[in-house]
Amino acid sequence: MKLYYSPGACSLASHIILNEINVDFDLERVDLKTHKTEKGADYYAINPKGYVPALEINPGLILTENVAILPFLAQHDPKQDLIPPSGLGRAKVLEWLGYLNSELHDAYAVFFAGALSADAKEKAYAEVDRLLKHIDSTIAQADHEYLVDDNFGPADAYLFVLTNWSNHIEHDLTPYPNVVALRNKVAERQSVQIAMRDEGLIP
Ligand SMILES: N[C@@H](CCC(=O)N[C@@H](CS)C(=O)NCC(=O)O)C(=O)O
Repeated sequence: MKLYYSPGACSLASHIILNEINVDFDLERVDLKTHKTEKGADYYAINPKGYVPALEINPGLILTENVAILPFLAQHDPKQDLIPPSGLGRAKVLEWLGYLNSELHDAYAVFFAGALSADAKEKAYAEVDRLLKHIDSTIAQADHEYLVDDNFGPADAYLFVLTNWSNHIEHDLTPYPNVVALRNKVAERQSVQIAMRDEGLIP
């Protein structure tokens, strides 16, 4: 398998899950401004949508979209218990992935789409805060270790990656102690440390 990624982008969640499962994989960096890969390929020819992540499963067989790639990778090695195989447990994972993808990801993405007026910036921060407040209180009320159950999984990786973006937009996460605690737990995983190092995000 090969993951097309950009350092620190949402593709980092797939990179983390790839490190959790028992599989050989390659990485190919994509320059999201030029849409060229590090090997000089036209990224539009690989993923016509132009964005990362894209997962090459076999030569010519490409899977895109975080909500598809993350469960696909997580189910690869059932022994790792990264995702329930079926039923309500699996639906809960998809519920989180859908929410993170369509709500929190989009709310952060506003900051990276170009310069914002002061008013637009204030609204964009308010939306990130509204969503994080909900996520923080949901975690506080839960009686399990991670977002879905007592096992780390793709939703935890995705929340970790999205909330990392607070560092890039001068956004304070301390009002969300349950999110911060979950982030700290996720950050300790070897899969996360290796992915961040391999993307050049940490030494
Ligand atoms: N719907 C896509 C969105 C992916 C996405 O927004 N990727 C960003 C990085 S986090 C990107 O590549 N942006 C550059 C672009 O859209 O050209 C998914 O969830 O996989």
